[in-house]
Amino acid sequence: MPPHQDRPIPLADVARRGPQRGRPVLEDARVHVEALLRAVESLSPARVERALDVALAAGSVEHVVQLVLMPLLREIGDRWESGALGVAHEHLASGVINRRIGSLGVGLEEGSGPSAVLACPPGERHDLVLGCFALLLQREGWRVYNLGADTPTAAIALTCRQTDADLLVLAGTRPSVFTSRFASLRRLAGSVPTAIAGSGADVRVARELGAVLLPNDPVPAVDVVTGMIRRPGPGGTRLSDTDGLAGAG
Ligand code: B12
Repeated sequence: MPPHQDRPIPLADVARRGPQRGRPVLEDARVHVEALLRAVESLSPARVERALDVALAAGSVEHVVQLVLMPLLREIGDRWESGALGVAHEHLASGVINRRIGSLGVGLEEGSGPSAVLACPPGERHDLVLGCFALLLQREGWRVYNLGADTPTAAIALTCRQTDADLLVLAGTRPSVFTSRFASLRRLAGSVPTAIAGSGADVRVARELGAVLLPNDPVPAVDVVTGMIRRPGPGGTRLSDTDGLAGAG
């Protein structure tokens, strides 16, 4: 598979988003991506952690997620697929990023704003971007219950009820992650405003579920879910289009 060809994100657009609005943008993001890649290649979790800390010291969490972590994860994925990096490199990087993002998000559920339940449906283990999104929501004041990878639908429904959730976000890499549990997920989406994300989410799946499709980039995705709470839209509406944001898929 060819390397990802994502368009560069305009820095002016990055600068106006998140709690770090108006602060200087991490203009040397590529330097941090390269440093992290070298650390991953050396198979040293300590080096990866140090390189990540250097990036976090240089820029806001929002800017690091958007300009360093997303490109890094994509590049590790591409190199993994081409065989340039092995399973060990990928596992090591995923582990360190998950731990570090997790430690920054301690007390995720303690905000005073609206509440969100985040989960990957059953069989879905790719939860790294969902973890970044959890952290970004928390930084905007949301109370976040991130159930992470491979969560049974019944547990998602129960958590939505117990936390009186204002929003449910589901992420998956294949459409079947959503469509194979169509009936129960549609019921859930009927009871709590629901958004779907990840490469398995598309307009058709969103419309059939009665959910909103989130953009690929977790930073503008925060704006989209905030808009859903302010003015809940009809199922399948691509709020990102009306807001001038890039859509997923
Ligand atoms: C890391 C990884 C893993 C890790 C996951 C660790 C973790 N905790 O997340 C582990 C080792 C567990 C894993 C396991 C497997 N994986 Co894997 N994995 C990857 C890898 C290398 C990177 C995934 C990633 O994080 N990418 C980086 C992010 C930034 O990109 P992305 O996933 O495309 O997401 C984008 C958007 O969709 C969006 N997004 C995604 N989630 C969310 C959530 C929110 C809220 C928002 C707003 C946006 C968003 O953000 C990104 C922006 O572009 C990819 C290869 C690749 N190129 O992506 C394969 C890949 C996803 N894996 C794949 C496969 C096949 C597997 C396995 C089945 C392998 C196996 N035989 O065991 C298993 C089991 C998977 C399962 N049951 O879910 C396939 C999926 C193919 C498919 N679509 O069916 C891929 C594409 C590799 C390939 N080409 O074969 N994997």
